[in-house]
Amino acid sequence: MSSTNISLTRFLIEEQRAGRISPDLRLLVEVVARACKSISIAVGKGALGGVLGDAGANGEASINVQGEAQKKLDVLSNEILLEANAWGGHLAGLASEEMDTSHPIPDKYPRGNYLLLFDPLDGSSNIDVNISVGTIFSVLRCPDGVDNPGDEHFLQPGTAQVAAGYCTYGPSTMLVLTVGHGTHAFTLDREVGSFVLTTRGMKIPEETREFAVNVSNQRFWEAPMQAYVGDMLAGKDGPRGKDFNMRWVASMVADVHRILTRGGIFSYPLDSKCAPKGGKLRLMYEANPMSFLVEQAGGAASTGRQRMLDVQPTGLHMRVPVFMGSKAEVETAVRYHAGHDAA
Ligand code: P6P
Repeated sequence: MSSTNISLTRFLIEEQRAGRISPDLRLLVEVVARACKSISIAVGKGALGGVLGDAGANGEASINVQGEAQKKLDVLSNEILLEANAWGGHLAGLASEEMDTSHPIPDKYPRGNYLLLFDPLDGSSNIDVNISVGTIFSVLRCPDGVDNPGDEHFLQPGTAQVAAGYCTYGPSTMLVLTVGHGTHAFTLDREVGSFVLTTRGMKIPEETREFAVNVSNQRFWEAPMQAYVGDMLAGKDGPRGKDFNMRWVASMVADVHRILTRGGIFSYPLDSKCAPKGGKLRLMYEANPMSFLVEQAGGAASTGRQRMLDVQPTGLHMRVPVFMGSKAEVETAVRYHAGHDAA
């Protein structure tokens, strides 16, 4: 690592020196980043690490609170994040996609003022086929005077986040982070074992010709989504007047990272299958942290009918429809929904 490289540690110290983060928040981000390095090592071993495949014993699948079969790496990643954050004294409590309720920090450790929410290994169905997966995290303040936080104390809108980020385990391992002053990307220098700042101030192009959606759900979509995607598929001779490209990794971290890097729109809309649950993706530890990162990079994020970060959570595992990415394209998608709703 050359002397001109800025490590994550130096970046966070400079953010703290500028008064943009507290010492405890700096420690929190460092601890999460260190846990992500351990997850990266486990994921990177693949079949050699004995951690591929489904969790569970005696042929019985292990099912999480979402009703999804857990992968061994889901369980391992969750354990790594829980252990790393227990003793530092920076957290009051934490919540995970893999746990049905939130957990206060054990009494034997000191407690801090922050709440951490995470999806320890998003897109884990891709692990066994060696496609990028990632860890997503969101940081909230614990309400004043609350020593023993319960689920209700986590139910804060996305605008209350003080930090958010993800780590993508791809050809390189990258940490993408916001503390409310831009979105910044760090690449893991495996020789040194440090995250190095590789993009200060990511910027999502306002316009795009690339969309990300699972088109196999098309027949289940609401009418405005059918019209929106249909007009894109019509290309330059259609209402949009331009040709579009499509990408769908089925790993939100990978799709959103591409969009943060070169633009695009990511959507997981309501469809008749997931509508009864409110959508597929989870608000608190998928949509909100990703929306914070996207907005800080000049993009937009919506449920299709409301700014994502304004949504008032009603439950720890609340699901929402998601549209995020290039600002002008998200606004177009929202207009299709508004036009339909007004008709
Ligand atoms: P589908 C992964 O399971 C996930 O939660 C996101 O990472 C991803 O964008 C989406 O679901 C993929 O869903 O229905 O295409 O498999």
